[in-house]
Amino acid sequence: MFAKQDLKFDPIPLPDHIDMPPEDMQKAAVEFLAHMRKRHSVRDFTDQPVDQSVIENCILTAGSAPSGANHQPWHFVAVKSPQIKAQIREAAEVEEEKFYAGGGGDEWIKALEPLGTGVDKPHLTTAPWLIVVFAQRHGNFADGTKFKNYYVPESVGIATGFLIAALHNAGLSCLTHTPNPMKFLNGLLGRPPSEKPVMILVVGHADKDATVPAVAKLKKPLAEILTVK
Ligand code: IYR
Repeated sequence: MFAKQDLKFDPIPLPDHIDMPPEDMQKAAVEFLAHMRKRHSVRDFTDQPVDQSVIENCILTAGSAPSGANHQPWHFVAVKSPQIKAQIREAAEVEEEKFYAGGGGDEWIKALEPLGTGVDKPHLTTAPWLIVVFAQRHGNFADGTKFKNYYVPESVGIATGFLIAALHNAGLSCLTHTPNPMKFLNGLLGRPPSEKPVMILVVGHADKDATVPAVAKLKKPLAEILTVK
């Protein structure tokens, strides 16, 4: 990317300074909340295609996220190939079979009951895109030597949140899918062993008959998630 070892501290004026009057701020906050509340994790997708340029712009939004030391310790693989999607589904279902047969542990499997999840993952082949998120424990200078990344899970989590919001904003649905373990994704997608697959985002259009588990819409009230001192 850039020769990280040569970067110097160079403060520039804040670009895009935003200065909202309080009433605009209030309106913007309320409208964004209403918009984000329309995001639902979807498991029933159509095979309607989605332009690659839409996916690319959503990935650029993810790439704009803050990260430890600005190292941007992420890589995204956007899969549209039906063959690769089928391979991912096959491998994921092998892991899910072990998980739901007891590998996940009684408590975890019980916790998933209200979500109605199971071994079959047809959405992995129906949806037009699978975006696989990888976390990079270290980066490489141009000469191949390594540098350490910082706050990797936090940074990748924030970027993935940006990505989910960007996909929703573009009118797309998605599902965060985490087969366990996920290391098979490195081999299938040709990513180095130093990268950790974090999740698969299944992306596309929700089927007109799509359902969501009722419990998924129970959100904690403000008093439970916010303390003001
Ligand atoms: N990976 C499994 C199990 C699963 C785990 C969690 I945590 C979920 O929120 C949902 C499912 C599956 O995808 O079925």
